[in-house]
Amino acid sequence: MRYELFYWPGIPGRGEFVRLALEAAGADYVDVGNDERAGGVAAVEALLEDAAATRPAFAPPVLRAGRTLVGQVAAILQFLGPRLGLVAKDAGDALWTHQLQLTIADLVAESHDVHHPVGIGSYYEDQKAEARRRAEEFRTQRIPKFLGHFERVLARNPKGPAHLVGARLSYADLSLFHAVEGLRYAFPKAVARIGDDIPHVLALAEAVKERPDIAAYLRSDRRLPFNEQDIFRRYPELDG
Ligand SMILES: N[C@@H](CCC(=O)N[C@@H](CS)C(=O)NCC(=O)O)C(=O)O
Repeated sequence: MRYELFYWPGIPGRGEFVRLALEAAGADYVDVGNDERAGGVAAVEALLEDAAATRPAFAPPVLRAGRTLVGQVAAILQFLGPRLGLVAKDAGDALWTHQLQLTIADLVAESHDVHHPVGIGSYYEDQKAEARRRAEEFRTQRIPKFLGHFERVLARNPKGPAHLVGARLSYADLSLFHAVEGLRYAFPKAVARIGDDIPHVLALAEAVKERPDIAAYLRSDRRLPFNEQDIFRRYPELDG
């Protein structure tokens, strides 16, 4: 099976949560938006605008696997999890993994809205004052609440704090790694301040980073650097 990931080029974005799962499993995939031979951004746009699609995609990322087309990060990972061995077979554990992924999606959306609190259709430069207000609450309340939640999940995992679910790597672990990386990129001071409160979260992020498959991916040119067109943006005026 050759998976096709349709996502905007040039940013890790939400596509990264899907890339990490594909990379950790050593899956065969093409990152269409970043691959001109596969059609590049024009192919992503064509997929989104496909007038013949009876189940049209709302927004990228979208994954194509043969005749299956699935959008929404959490749904893509729910689909890929069993195929890539990145979720438990037990239905309760799989549902819990999906729930955790949806909470990560909430965190991702809020991280984005910090620099676009008024609207995604306007430039950051036109909503800087509102972004400062939003950032203060995000730093002091929301980051601690989200990462504190994952810390609690890890601490209460009956199989130990190395993974979010059970004793094996799941796609939620990979996603939490990327969310932590993104928050550390965008809000280095704010995350450093709560470091002592989230030892299990930081240890998990480190362990994912050091996995041979992920370490090789992070060194490759397939891993795109964070930048200020992305969800996690480093605007020093929003950190503190
Ligand atoms: N909840 C969706 C959000 C998808 C999304 O917002 N995609 C962005 C790129 S990261 C986009 O292009 N959105 C276009 C839009 O919302 O109009 C997911 O997790 O996949």
